[in-house]
Amino acid sequence: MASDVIKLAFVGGMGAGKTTAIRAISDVEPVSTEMPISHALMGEKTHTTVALDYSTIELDGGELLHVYGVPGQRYLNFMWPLVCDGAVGIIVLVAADAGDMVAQTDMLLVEFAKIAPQASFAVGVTHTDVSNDFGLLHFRDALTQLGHKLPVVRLDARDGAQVEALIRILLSYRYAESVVNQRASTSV
Ligand SMILES: Nc1nc2c(ncn2[C@@H]2O[C@H](COP(=O)(O)OP(=O)(O)O)[C@@H](O)[C@H]2O)c(=O)[nH]1
Ligand SMILES: [Mg+2]
Repeated sequence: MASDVIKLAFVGGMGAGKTTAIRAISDVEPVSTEMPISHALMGEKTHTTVALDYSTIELDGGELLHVYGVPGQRYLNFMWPLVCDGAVGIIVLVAADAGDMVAQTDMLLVEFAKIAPQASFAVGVTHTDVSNDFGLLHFRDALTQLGHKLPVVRLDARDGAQVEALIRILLSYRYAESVVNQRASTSV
């Protein structure tokens, strides 16, 4: 089949753990692209670069998963559809010590649901080992109140086994959803 590219993206602000997570699960040396951004876009005349990560991992069945790390800053949102169009899974990463982590995660979930409506979503909270006052239940409740019902888990981006487990869960939802949809469309 032509559309066998499986695309998954980690999205999050600076320091959320995107590069680390991708490095932790990669079969191959990941590519970290420094993409030049003209600040003319922001009404300034300087240039800067933003990192875009890319790698691949092979899944059990030999399927190749293309994994991207996408900066979550809103002023870079022109990059989002370029990378995430057609993604089957999107993992929003947020550091437990980030200020306004609820608002940030809410914004990313809302925006990326528009860009990749078919994707399964999860939230991975990094840096919980160094953030004593972080409460997962509280954070999850806050997201639920904003209408986001999805897996919200602690995730140490340095731990490849944890990252891979979360990816497997996301991809398994994809199959579960397609089975449900098939049933719905074939039932009378
Ligand atoms: N203590 C701790 N450090 C983490 C965790 N996740 C990522 N890091 C570290 O946080 C730093 C920033 O991560 P990085 O992957 O560069 O973030 P990016 O900007 O999203 O690509 C790196 O030094 C990581 O090793 C975590 O769960 N706990
Ligand atoms: Mg990075």
